[in-house]
Amino acid sequence: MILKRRQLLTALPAGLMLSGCDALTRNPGAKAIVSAGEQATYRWHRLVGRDGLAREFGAADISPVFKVNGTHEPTNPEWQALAAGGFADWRLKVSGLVSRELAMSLADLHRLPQRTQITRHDCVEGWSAIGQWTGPQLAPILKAAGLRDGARYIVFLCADDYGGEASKGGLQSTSRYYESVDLVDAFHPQTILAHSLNGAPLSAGNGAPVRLRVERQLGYKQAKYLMHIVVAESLAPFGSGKGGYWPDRGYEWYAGT
Ligand SMILES: Nc1nc2c(c(=O)[nH]1)N[C@H]1C(S)=C(S)[C@@H](COP(=O)(O)O)O[C@H]1N2
Ligand SMILES: [Mo]
Repeated sequence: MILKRRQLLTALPAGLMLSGCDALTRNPGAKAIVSAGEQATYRWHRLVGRDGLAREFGAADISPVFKVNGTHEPTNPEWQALAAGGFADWRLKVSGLVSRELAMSLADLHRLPQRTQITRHDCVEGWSAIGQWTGPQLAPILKAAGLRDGARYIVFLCADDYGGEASKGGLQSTSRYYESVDLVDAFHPQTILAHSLNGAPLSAGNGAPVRLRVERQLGYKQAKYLMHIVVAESLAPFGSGKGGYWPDRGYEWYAGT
């Protein structure tokens, strides 16, 4: 069942995905955030396989090239200046429903216990790549910040404005890329803030300086160019309120594989 769904997702071109999701949105029984179509996987992950791990691979399985998709390099002056300085001045802010706001440097992230995992990234556009990601788990960072009552979602705000690729007819409705997960995925052991891919610092294309890896979900959840993590009670204040750049455009918020 799950495999079939994943194959379906990776097999469908983006346009078909969108029309399929529109049909679900029109279903009056569909819930606001987890729509009817995604409930089977969401329920499975939450009730049965809450702590289930995404498959991890061996070094021999690593793809020779990890394709770059979506933004190839943020164009805004803030990220450009940070990149020019080797990200020495980059700080990852953690705010919202927390007891202590954080502003973490790359060095701070490197000082935390590190996790390395070799996983397969599946993009809805129909390609996959296996990469080795390294970084601290998100859980101890959230514990250091201290979640306050009402915290339900962790929202990841990125540095790039995305509007689709010009070559694919995009760039019409550019907006800031963002994503979000619930607390189960936030505290999942394979949810890390990756600063390295295949043993080297992230390239601009793959999300420098730090990106999210939330391994039981599809490619578009793997937010690149992280700038700010917000702990929130509701997704309504962010973007168009569906929890992510692509969910705002009709993709499922819970992109379980
Ligand atoms: N900030 C940001 N994160 C993003 C994207 C993006 O355009 N901007 N694209 C998403 C999509 S659709 C995919 S498949 C992966 C691509 O990651 P990669 O470029 O390392 O392959 O990043 C995801 N995260
Ligand atoms: Mo993707």
